[in-house]
Amino acid sequence: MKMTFRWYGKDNDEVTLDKIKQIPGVEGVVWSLHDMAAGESWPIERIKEVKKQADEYGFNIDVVESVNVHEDIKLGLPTRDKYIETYIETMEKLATVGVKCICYNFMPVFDWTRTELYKKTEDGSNALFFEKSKIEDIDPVELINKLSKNVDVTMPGWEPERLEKIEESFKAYSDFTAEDLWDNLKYFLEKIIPVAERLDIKMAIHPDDPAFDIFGLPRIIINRDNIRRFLSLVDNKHNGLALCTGSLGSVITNDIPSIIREFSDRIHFAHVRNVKVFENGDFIETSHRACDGSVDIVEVMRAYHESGYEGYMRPDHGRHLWGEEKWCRPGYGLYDRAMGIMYLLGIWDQLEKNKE
Ligand code: CS2
Ligand code: MN
Repeated sequence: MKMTFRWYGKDNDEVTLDKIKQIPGVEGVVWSLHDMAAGESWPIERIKEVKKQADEYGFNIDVVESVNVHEDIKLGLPTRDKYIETYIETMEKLATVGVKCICYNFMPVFDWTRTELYKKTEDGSNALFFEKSKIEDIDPVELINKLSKNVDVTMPGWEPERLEKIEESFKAYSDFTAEDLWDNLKYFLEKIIPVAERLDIKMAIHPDDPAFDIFGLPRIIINRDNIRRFLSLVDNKHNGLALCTGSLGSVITNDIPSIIREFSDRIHFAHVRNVKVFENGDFIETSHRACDGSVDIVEVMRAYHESGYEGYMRPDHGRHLWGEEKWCRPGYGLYDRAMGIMYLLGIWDQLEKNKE
């Protein structure tokens, strides 16, 4: 297992490389060019710049999260081929600096969705929260406007150009079914996986977050059966998973350790975080500790360890602690993710010791 940490880039993240350097065990930064709109071909000079910055601290840049998929590809519009071409161009350029894994998602319109970004918790910290009933009656445009009012950074999947087009996107998806999304995903994979194989880049799809339909938009990477179907769309090792325990964990029936065991040879990137799911389906993000949430993180780590997992891992969202919500990106502060790493490495080291 290779531990990594998400970094939003120079002058775009208060959690700077020198801070990340002080977290034990981190070998690489998970990065992206966050100002690139979906469908744009990434400039090679910009890519090289990130490599240079990471090199200075001795971090690898093996994992990119995300190269966003243009909406026309998900919708299966005639213009999709042009956007698949630029996607491939970006993959080629990333390969030249040694990128080995690209994480992406295939969710219509939105990336992750929450109803509150700073829900106060009992210990005084605050965290991302999802209140199911709120999503049922709120107009999505209203929700986005409300949430983005309190945040002056761009969150992944919430890029201004995407938000501007939100009403248009919803119209485009009327009468669109989950089967349409499966077809369009297959079309995309059939074009990009042969390229990934040639470049030896592992493509890693991120599960949908939350792992159920919202606002009437279909979501398909949500459970074991659908993951199995996804992997068989193009049965090639380069067509794999970014297995996120927090996203799959939003649905209590997902047995994540057993999902990890079943698909371990196709998992290239592990996102580890915990969520506490309430009886009414609401959920809040918690510390990584197993007893704090609904996902048994100890069993998750055991499943990876017993499967001989050699891929990348990172702590995913953390709570906001000690006032850091004033400067950090929602879910991506420093402290809880750093403590999360220590918890994950603590479990891992013990599992390694047990082998001796
Ligand atoms: C994050 C995602 O919500 C999450 O779990 O890891 O925002 C992730 O970065 C994207 O879906 C990847 O495309
Ligand atoms: Mn994740």
